[in-house]
Amino acid sequence: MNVIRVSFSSLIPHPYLETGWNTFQVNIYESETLFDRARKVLVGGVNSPVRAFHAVGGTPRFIKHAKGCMLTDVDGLNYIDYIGSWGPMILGHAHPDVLNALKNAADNGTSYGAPCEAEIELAEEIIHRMPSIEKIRFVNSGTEATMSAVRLARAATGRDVIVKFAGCYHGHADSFLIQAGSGIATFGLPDSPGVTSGSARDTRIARFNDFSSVEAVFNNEKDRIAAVIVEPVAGNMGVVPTEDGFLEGLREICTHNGTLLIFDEVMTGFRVSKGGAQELFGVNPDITTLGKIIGGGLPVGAYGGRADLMSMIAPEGPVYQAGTLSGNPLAMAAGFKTLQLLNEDAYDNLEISSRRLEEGLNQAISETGTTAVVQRIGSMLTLFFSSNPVRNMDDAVNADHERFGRFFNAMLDRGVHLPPSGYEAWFISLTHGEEVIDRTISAVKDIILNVP
Ligand code: KE4
Repeated sequence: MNVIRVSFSSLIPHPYLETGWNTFQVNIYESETLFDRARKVLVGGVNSPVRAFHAVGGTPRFIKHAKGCMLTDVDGLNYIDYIGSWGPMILGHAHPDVLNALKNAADNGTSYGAPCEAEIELAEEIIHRMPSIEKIRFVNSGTEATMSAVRLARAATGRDVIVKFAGCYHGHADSFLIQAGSGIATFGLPDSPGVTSGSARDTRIARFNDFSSVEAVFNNEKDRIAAVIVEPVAGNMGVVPTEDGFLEGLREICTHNGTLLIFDEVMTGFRVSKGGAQELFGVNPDITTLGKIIGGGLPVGAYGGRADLMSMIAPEGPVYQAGTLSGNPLAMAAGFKTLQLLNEDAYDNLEISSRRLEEGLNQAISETGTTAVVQRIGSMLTLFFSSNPVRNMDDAVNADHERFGRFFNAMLDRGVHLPPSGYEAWFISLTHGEEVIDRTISAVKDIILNVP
């Protein structure tokens, strides 16, 4: 049973049991019970590691339902949600139009294993928004998208080496679970048991926002590099924007050396603008990977690019890639409806709410004199307990993650559910209105002042 102390002013409407002297008992008995039960049958009690709260401590809240920007757990406790299912829920949870689209699709069956019009509709909408994509292939996760994009790049160039950046996450395919060896632009080393040195051998690790580290790789082996893959806004070391000229530099060095540039827009796609990061920054990749938002909360991924490149993929070409549920009619329907609702006004409104949160957090930091920075692009942001801006993974690691763990749990106890790691993005949806943004800021101020 967690006992916490909060000031009334920051109390989110929350069925706390008041026990006097301004302390409250947060009863999470059902979540604790379910977590015990889950750990008997699910590895770590979860189906994706970050959800287990290992980075922040405490018991994951088991969610009973979600609506708009609110989560309700199995103990009946409500939370303002900044996980947003790790990005997909940009419209807010259980949007009625998305639910209707899903219901209508489900009435016609859940999966055919044969083509359907819904796949074409979503493909046309994505291609309309991202002109660098002439043809696309749907898959079932961001990981599938990025691993397939790398296979395509290797086939198209006849080269083996890929370059990624420390701190960027592209899913859990072997080629990406690679850590930097010593020094800059180093040979990769396996970052997980089970990843062979053979897989690591063809991955090079450069430093985000450090173009010289990319040049170092190209100087060493430019004729061997199939692709550079990058999150055009990093969201997996916390939100770290690319600095002016960095993406343009990657575009130029790739073009000059016959290397393909892959923008991993699984997170930024249709999050940071109507046309993703490539529209926002005006830099076109050769291949784009997508996921999250394009499935409206259902399992989805996609990769796409120039028609001549994509025509190498089976059945048009020799590069094999397949998937039982790829182009699933439910995911297509939810994704298409989601994109249809993400019009210019939607992005204007997301910017208003996201800026309000950013400015409120910065005001709380300056008023309290605490050591923290807020970094935001569009409706994704991260508050780092860091004395300096976070430009790369080294900076992100040097932030105070112990303090983030305490902060996270204090926010949770005040009815605000942040992503359970200091290396993640907070996601704002169209349903995060002024009131919940202001309540979030007031909880942050209260914690900074009262929780060491
Ligand atoms: P999935 O395989 O999880 O659908 O996508 C992998 C992926 C690829 N590229 C980027 C830029 C991503 O952010 C992701 C997945 N993002 C994480 C959030 N940090 C998913 C959350 C999780 O792993 O549980």
